[in-house]
Amino acid sequence: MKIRIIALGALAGGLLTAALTAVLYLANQLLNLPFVPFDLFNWVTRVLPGDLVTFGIDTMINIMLFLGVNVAESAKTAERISAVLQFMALGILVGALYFAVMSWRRSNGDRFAGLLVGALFGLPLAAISLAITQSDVFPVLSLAWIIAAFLIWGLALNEAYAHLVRIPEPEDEETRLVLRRDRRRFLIQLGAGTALITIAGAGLGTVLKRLEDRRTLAESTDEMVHNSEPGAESPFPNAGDPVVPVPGTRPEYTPVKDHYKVFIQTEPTLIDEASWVLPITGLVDNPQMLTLEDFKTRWDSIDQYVTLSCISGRIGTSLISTTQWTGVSAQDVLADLGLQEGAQYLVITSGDGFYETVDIDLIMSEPRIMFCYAWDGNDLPKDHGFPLRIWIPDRYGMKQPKWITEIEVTAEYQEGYWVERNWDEVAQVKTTSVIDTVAVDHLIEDGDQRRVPIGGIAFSGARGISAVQVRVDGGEWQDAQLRSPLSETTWVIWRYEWPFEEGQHLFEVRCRELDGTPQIEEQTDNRPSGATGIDSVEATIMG
Ligand SMILES: Nc1nc2c(c(=O)[nH]1)N[C@H]1C(S)=C(S)[C@@H](COP(=O)(O)O)O[C@H]1N2
Ligand SMILES: [Mo]
Repeated sequence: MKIRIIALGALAGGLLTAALTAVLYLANQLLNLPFVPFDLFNWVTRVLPGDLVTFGIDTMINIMLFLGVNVAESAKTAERISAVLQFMALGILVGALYFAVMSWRRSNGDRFAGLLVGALFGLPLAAISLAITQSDVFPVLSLAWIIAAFLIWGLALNEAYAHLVRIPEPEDEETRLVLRRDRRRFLIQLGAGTALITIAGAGLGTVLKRLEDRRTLAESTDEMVHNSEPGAESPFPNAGDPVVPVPGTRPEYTPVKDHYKVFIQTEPTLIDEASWVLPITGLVDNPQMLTLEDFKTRWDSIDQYVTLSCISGRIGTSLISTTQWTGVSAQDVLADLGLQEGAQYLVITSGDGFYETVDIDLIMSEPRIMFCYAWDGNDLPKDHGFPLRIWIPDRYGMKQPKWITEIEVTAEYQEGYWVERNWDEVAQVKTTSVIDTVAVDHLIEDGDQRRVPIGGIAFSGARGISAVQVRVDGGEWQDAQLRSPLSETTWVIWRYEWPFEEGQHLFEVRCRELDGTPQIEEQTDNRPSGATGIDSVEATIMG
């Protein structure tokens, strides 16, 4: 068997699969038909063993850190690229196999075989896609679309085979030359044709996606409660605090559009408000079917400024943000359930296949645990768990399901999604402090003295911050000033003014919780329990 034939098959398979990907993507953006490459990737990560998935994510993040890429912004992009590459690899493999088998059968191309390979490739993918897709298109239509697309792909692959392979190769030199010229011409046409489809489909799809993103963002920021217009009275409880953030410190209140996002699938989960009802079943006398309206009206609402952070963040991570959460106390909801003897856990399931378990004793001891339906005064954004998510103070995000679709009250403990994948079962937030800025461009002149303002955040979950200290070039730890936080469950903004000294310096920060417990200074990895260690920054200060 000739390597050249297999290579041609791989090439044809790759080119045609690129075009197929673009067409599927465009149909996804235009008509919300399933996008097979993402569905396949999500399915693969769901069925693979947890260890392997964790290893894969770790490897990806380590490569990104090594390359200096912003993990918070790029992790999803990397995942989506992986998904498309995975799909491309499959297409290349099928192309190579098709050429190999056909030449082994000494065929010069056969439409029926092309249809067959399209069906063999497309049917399993269609099944996976339909099982997992978030598309709300009628399944029969989705199925028809996917099968049609893959049949055409198979026909095109066979067409390529018929043009590129001739069995047996002609003997006389002249016919061979003609054949070679025809092949070259066909390859150029194939390359140009697939490139055109790929670019047009991907380009148009991207434009549509941008428009859609802009529209949903506009919706979610419509009536921002906290859009303090110039001159308007500040809505924040610490507005009058004399300790103001150093320029370059991150915003104390994160604009919702900038809030970090973490979700297990390649795309956020879409839940339709009209059809969403939350069943609460299991060991209860009064099972419930709750609508979003029920959550908004049946119990008293509570507002809470909350800093949420992700356990997978390294020291100084951008996977941490602050906004105002609104919802109802989980205690109030439990009170209406008529918990039966032995009821011990809420097993929460989400629309994206995520799940976590919350101990009822924890809820009974912590009235702030809330079923949350609004952020920053608006319904939850779709990326952040619309219509309902839970908030548990003092815990990392991994314990707190978004897009809740089902709650079962049980006597049995069940490990959560990330717990099963080797992350900490409790996931209590590790106290941390971060230097956001050494503001060399904002020197403070004070008589003969000049000082360099340094600023950042400190966060301890719900345990509060009593002190932040900065040291320079390994000298004495000096107390920073603390701004009063938005609430006892948000980060604290701190500032420290350092007497001016020219040169290159190393700045380090550490903090203490309200009860005096120091943050852990020893460097540990994010897994399994959240990163610890001291954040440091080097800066050069010039006269
Ligand atoms: N259903 C669901 N809930 C989830 C997740 C998820 O992937 N699916 N990710 C969790 C993790 S690991 C974090 S850090 C937070 C992130 O919430 P955010 O995206 O709103 O910032 O959501 C948590 N809840
Ligand atoms: Mo997370």
